[in-house]
Amino acid sequence: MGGYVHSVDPEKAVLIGISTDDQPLTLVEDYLDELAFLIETAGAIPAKRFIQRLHAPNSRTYIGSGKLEEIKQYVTEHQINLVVFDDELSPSQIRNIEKELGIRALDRTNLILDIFAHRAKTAYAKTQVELAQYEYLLPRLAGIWTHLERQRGGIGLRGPGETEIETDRRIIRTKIALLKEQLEKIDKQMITQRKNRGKLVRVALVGYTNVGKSTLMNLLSKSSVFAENKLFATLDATVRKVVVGNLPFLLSDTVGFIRKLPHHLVESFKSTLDEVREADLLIHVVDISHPGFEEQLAVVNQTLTEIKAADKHTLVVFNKTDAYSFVKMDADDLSPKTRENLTLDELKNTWMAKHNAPSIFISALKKHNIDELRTILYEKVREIHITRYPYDNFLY
Ligand SMILES: Nc1nc2c(ncn2[C@@H]2O[C@H](COP(=O)(O)OP(=O)(O)OP(=O)(O)O)[C@@H](O)[C@H]2O)c(=O)[nH]1
Ligand SMILES: [Mg+2]
Repeated sequence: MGGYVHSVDPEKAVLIGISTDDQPLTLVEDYLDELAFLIETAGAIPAKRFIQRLHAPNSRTYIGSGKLEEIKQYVTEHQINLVVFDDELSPSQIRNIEKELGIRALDRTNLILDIFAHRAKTAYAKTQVELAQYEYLLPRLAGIWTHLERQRGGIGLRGPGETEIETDRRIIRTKIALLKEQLEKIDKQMITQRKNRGKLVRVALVGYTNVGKSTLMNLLSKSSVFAENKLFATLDATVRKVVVGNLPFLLSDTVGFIRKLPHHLVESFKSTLDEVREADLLIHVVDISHPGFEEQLAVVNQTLTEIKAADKHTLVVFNKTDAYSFVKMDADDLSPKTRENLTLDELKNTWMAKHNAPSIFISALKKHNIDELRTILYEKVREIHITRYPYDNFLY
């Protein structure tokens, strides 16, 4: 394969979101920014966005028929290759939309699965993603089946279609079983590996995707984990021994979270996430320069609850302070300050007043406040080690 260059033009995508009563327009704009980033990460060009105000999604085509018509016109005029929805759509909605527009339609889950599939490098990550993809596909085959059934109608005509789908389903079920078996084998090896690590305190980096977890891992452990400005750069868990002061501990970097992370991915990444579940201390990294950092923080906490890792010692690390910006208010403007008007110091104070969880503000890129972070880490890890092994002082 070496040396082969693809000369195919990247696909052009249209982004579609809806603004409902509990999803105001500004929020949808932010969501579509993230969707655009996902599309770029997948290798396509986000060409245009359409937002429709609706009380609830249309059961047949997700958006209304008028909007769909408008999109169809745009799609034909601008040689668009696919439409991407910022939500999980039903199989029949996807089908109806594709029929209407004549191009491929993807939902958010589909897109995220696709990115994971491209990004998976090790056999382990690949197996986990493949399992999630088949689990996603299985109920969708059922959807195609009922669709065919309705279309064919007559009893005598139903046979072949049904058999075909049944065969497909059987093949997929067999694949799923096989993949699960493979994963179980790897899991067992991993459990043994983890047991052999001895009694070192275990610390895990967690956080939304692209917040700087791997960058921080590299900084603290002087290793070189892959980091880049794309979503889901990291899929596998990496574990390094780190020494702060004279105190060694294990630090792990793993897959980032995102809103509406497909349920099947969380399931199949179970053992990668064991690294988080079994950690003694979590370092929750937050990108303070991101306008939606508070929601991102909430999404991560919710995901931690889902994987049963919420009640752990946690240190919140606000990263990217170098990229933080705010809108300065005029001195004579007396309207209440909103998030966008706060200086970094004001933000720090408000945060610390509201939450009593330990936190620190750093820049992993510019290496600001890293010594302070090391000091806090040292204290935390030491505390855990002492409570766990009160009579063991071989480390000091
Ligand atoms: N401005 C700024 N950028 C940073 C900082 N820390 C990391 N970055 C950048 O943010 C991007 C993402 O960094 P990663 O370390 O890959 O983030 P991650 O959390 O591991 O991301 P995933 O593995 O994709 O979930 C990269 O382009 C980094 O260079 C920082 O302190 N300031
Ligand atoms: Mg990473």
